[in-house]
Amino acid sequence: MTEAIINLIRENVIQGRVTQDDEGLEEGMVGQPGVTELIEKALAQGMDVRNIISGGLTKGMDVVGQKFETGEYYIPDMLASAEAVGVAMEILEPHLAKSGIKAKGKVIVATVKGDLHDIGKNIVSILLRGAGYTVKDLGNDIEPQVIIDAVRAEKPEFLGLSALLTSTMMNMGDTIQALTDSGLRDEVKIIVGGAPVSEEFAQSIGADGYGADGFQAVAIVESLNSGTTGGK
Ligand code: B1M
Repeated sequence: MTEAIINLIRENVIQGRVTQDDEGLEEGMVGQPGVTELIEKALAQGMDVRNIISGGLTKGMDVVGQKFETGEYYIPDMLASAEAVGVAMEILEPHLAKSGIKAKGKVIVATVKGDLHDIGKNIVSILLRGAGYTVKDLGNDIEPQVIIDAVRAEKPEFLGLSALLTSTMMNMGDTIQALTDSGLRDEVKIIVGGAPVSEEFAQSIGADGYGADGFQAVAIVESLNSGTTGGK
C-alpha cells in the first residue's frame, strides 16, 4: 500500500498534476487523485515524510529532468511538475517541523546571482526547518552584497548557497570571496549544493560543506553544528 501511494505521487509529479481536477499529459486523468490528495492520503496513513519526499517527489523530479534533457518535455511541462512539488512541500512542511523544540541555529539560504532555479534550495530550506533550524530564505538570483547585508544583520550560524548552472556556480565562490573581503567569512559556516556542484568544487571555493541532496545538507549542517554554539 505504502509503495503504491509513493508510486502514484511520483507518477503525478511526472504528469504535473497538483489536484484531481488537473489534466495530465496522458488522457483521462481528470478525477483521479493528484499530488495534493495523494500526499494527504499518505499522511493520514502515517507514512514517513522522508519516503514521500525521496521516493515520490525527488524521484519524480529526477524523471522530469531526464525527460527535459531528452527533449520529451518542454519548459511548461517541467514547470507543472515543479508546481506540484512546491504544493506538496507546503503540505508536508508542518509535518517536518518539530514543534516545541528550541531552534538549533539560524540558516540563511539563497540561490546565487544569475540563477533562477529554486526548487532544490526550497527543499533544502524545508528540510532544515524540519530538522529544527530557523531558516531565512533570501530567494533566487541573489547578489553577493544582499547576502553580506543579511549575514551582517541576521548573524546566522550557517549560510546555504545553491546553484544549478555551470555558468552560475562560480558566483558561489564570488559570494564567499565577498564575505571574506567584508570580514564576515569566519562568522558563518557555508554549505553549498546544486546539481553541478561537487565536494571538490565546494572545497576549491572555500566552502565548509557540500550536500548532494537536501538530506545530506541537513546532515552536514548537523555535523558542523556540533562544533558551534548551536544557536545564538
Ligand atoms: Co533549468 N537547467 N534552465 N530551469 N533546469 C537545468 C539545471 C539543466 C541541467 C537542464 C538541461 O539543459 N539539461 C540546464 C543547466 C545546464 C548547465 O548549466 N550545465 C538548465 C538550463 C540551461 C536552464 C536555462 C539556461 C534554460 C534557458 O533559458 N535556455 C534557464 C536558466 C535560467 C536562470 O537560472 N538564469 C533555465 C530555466 C529553468 C526553469 C525556470 C524553466 C526551471 C526552474 C524553475 C525553478 O527552479 N523554480 C528549470 C528547471 C526545473 C530545470 C531542471 C529540469 C530541474 C531542476 C530541478 O528543479 N531539479 C534541470 C535539469 C535537471 O536537473 N535534470 C535544469 C529538482 C531539484 C529537487 O533538484 O535543484 O538539483 P536540485 O536540488 C537538489 C540537489 O542539487 C541539492 O538538494 C536538492 C534536493 O535534493 N541541492 C542542495 C540544491 N541546492 C542545494 C544547496 C545545498 C545543499 C544541497 O546547500 C545549501
